[in-house]
Amino acid sequence: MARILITSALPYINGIKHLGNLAGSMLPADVWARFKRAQGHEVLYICATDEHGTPAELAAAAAGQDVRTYCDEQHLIQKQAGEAFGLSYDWFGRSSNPQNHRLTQHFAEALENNGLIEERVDRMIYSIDDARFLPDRYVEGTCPHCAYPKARGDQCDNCGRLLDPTDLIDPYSAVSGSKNLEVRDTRHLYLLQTKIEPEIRAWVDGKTGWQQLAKSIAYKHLDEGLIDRGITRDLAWGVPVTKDGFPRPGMEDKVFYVWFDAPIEYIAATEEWAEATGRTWRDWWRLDEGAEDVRYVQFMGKDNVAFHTVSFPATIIGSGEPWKTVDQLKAFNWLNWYGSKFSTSQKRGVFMDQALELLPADYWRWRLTAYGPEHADSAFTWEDFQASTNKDLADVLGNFVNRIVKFAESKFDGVVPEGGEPGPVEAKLEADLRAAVAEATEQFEAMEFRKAAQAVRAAWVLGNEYLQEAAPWTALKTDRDRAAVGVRTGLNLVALFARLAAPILPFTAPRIAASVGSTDLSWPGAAEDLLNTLPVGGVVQAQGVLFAKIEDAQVAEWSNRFGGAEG
Ligand code: B3M
Ligand code: ZN
Repeated sequence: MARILITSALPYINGIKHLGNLAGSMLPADVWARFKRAQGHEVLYICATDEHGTPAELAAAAAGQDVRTYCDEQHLIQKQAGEAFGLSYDWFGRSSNPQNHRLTQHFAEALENNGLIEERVDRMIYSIDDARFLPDRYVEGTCPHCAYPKARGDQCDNCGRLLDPTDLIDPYSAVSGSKNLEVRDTRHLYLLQTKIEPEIRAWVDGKTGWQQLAKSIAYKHLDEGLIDRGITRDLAWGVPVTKDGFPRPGMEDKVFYVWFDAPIEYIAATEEWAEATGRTWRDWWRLDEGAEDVRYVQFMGKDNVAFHTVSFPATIIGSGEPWKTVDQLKAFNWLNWYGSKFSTSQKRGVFMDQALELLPADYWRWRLTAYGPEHADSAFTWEDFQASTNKDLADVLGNFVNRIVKFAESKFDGVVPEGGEPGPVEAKLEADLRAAVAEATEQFEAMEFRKAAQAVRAAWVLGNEYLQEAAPWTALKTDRDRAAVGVRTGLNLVALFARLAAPILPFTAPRIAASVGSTDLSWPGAAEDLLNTLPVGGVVQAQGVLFAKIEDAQVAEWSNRFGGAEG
């Protein structure tokens, strides 16, 4: 069995994530981790909160808390929200932990020893009233490209262009609003990406397992030409640049840039996991210590791809050390809220905690996996959510399970009945199912989540068509053996459907399996006798409503509360 390392992009600490964040990294990573575990592989799924940088400091200030306290609280909130959604992390770490501080400083030192770090003088905006530099989001002003008046120092939210704080027209401090600003010299460390560009390109060339979107984004950046990147900031919160035994005079008040330390946390969080569980982490990450046979897969939204295909690799490759790098990279597009973007700052859309107040996790997991923003942006609307929930989950899956289980309860003493022999109808079903299962396996394997979900759904549909045709309720009047075959086959289908559903619907799948007395949620193998897994005489018992339909009144209420078509 293979050893598979999975990471999903680390959610920023500044507030609970919306469904778009979930759909584009953590949820597919979890579905895939579950699929691989169900096949019997050894999976290590690592995630963490990304706690440094200006978003953390500004959000803490807005909440009236010191950053440490704010991060402690928000980490717990995000961890619990993830668990409530069934995200099966093996570890959910924190980039502010000592492990990441040590490792980030280690990488900086290795890069320095390889001649890849240079100290340069930058001209940065300094706020006289706040007595501090204003990096990145600490300064706002008018966008020089589109005249949007609230552009941030690092990016304009209106036109999307990346900015340098000194580009802004009429800049003001995001902390105090003060316009009493000046440009001052400040020294920063630069990572000389230009020096190792050929190595990075060769490394990307060698990555055959990456998905097209990831490759094209990587080459776009390489073709445009890499620039040396400032990797330190004048901030108090973060990984300090200086450390014991490795002084950098004049850098005592500086920290590493958040995008320098955040991806290192993938490794550091594994170290946190190992320390907490008494396991070892280096055999997951060091090629010279056992990681050659690890398959490493990353999940993320498309805006994070450049950081993972160019910037983080520059750190790793530049260190000259034998670290494991990403084998497969699955990137997602945007989930939109009706016609426009989800927005954390403008509170548009549904956030993870709110979603679970409305409906259980599996309803959302199905919608966001089976109709997610995989190869193109996709829109979330209440109307589509209602339609697919009612059709796929309530009608096709839920009704099927309830109908056959209740019939077995009432007419066959609540057991898997004996008697009769499968005939041509069952043989055809078996062949069709085998094809659907093979298709689902292949699509999951390829991380084609929408197609995998459709193949799973196609199997459920086959079950419905079979029951329609076998009609044990009719057969029972004339031929009890024939009815028994139909019921037995139907109950075996229930057991199979639970297994196929388990990666996407982890809360409901065990209930479906329990309704036919099974606990097996392993992924079906190619050679398995799919319709003959339940012991004859095994007890069956309906588990209550699996999926309730979403009513029009609910759609109206939620549209009203969260916004809908009118935006
Ligand atoms: N926190 C950005 C994001 O949440 C960033 C990802 C870091 S991955 C190392 O989209
Ligand atoms: Zn703009």
